[in-house]
Amino acid sequence: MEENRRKWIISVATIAIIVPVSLMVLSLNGFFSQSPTPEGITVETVTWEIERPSEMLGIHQIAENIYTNEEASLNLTIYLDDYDEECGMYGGYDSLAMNVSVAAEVGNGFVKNVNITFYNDTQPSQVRWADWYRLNGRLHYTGQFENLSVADYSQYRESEQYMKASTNLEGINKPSAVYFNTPMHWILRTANDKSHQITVASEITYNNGTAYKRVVLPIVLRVIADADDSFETARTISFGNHTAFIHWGDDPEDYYRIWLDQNQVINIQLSMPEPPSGLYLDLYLYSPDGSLVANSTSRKPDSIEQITYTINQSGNWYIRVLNLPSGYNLYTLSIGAEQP
Ligand SMILES: [Ca+2]
Ligand SMILES: [Ca+2]
Repeated sequence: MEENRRKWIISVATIAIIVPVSLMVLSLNGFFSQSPTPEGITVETVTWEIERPSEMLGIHQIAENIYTNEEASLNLTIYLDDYDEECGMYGGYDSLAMNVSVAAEVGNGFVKNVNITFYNDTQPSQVRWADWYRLNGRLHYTGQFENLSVADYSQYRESEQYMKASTNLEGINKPSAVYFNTPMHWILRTANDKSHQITVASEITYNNGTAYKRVVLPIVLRVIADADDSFETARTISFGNHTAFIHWGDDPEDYYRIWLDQNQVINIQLSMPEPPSGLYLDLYLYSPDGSLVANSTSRKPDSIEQITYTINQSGNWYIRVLNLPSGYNLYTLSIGAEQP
């Protein structure tokens, strides 16, 4: 009898331990979760890049990542405003000024929140929310906020931080549309010959009327060191548009290497942004053995240079951009090809 009683006590004690532990494990695994993790979608990354300038100048370009489905329209837009060489505000480091904006609209539901993060530069850099500060315990922000309030934000003084800056914005009164736009500074704490790359991601959580969804829109911003001044150190590129910098003193020529296939008819165009800067840029094409095969060197300032050429052997061809002593500017090299 005594033995049975002991067994009974041990059994109860065992159940008393096993049941709560099981429940805890199940709940840790999300088994009883009241609000399941929203369906997550990460949109393909958009990359924007520019060659690192050695002077202060306007950039005025847009990088944009858009996601639209039948229930929502979302976008992250970065307006690259200008490049501030040796910026006095940031201890003489270069700074890239930009405006970051997020727009989200849900047809039949609401936007819950928007999180924006800047992360992953392998070189020392900082990201600052321009003119966001705390005064007497209150937060002050510059920017446009439509149906959004700032729940939190962070930015790091330590240049080595993996995460550079972030903010959490909450939808006000279950809004069907939100908009956010604020100026930011990306401070490059390196010498001019270093390349930087940072990821900007907006994570938008919305409710479509029945369930929550979370969409991540990433944009990678790259600032690349000068495309050097020789065949040996030429930067490898592919088709598309490439924005670069040229300077009569520091950086008078740029070399590019590109793989081209036999019988491709390629079109190379060299242009400069408005307003006119009075530069004379020349464009040259070299075959894989380094022989000059085509050029465009009009003697009019600010002219568009263009080469169309039928490739007679597959290999690494070379493109050279040359600036006669005439100032500095950004330029865009556009390369396209058609098969015969
Ligand atoms: Ca250059
Ligand atoms: Ca160069």
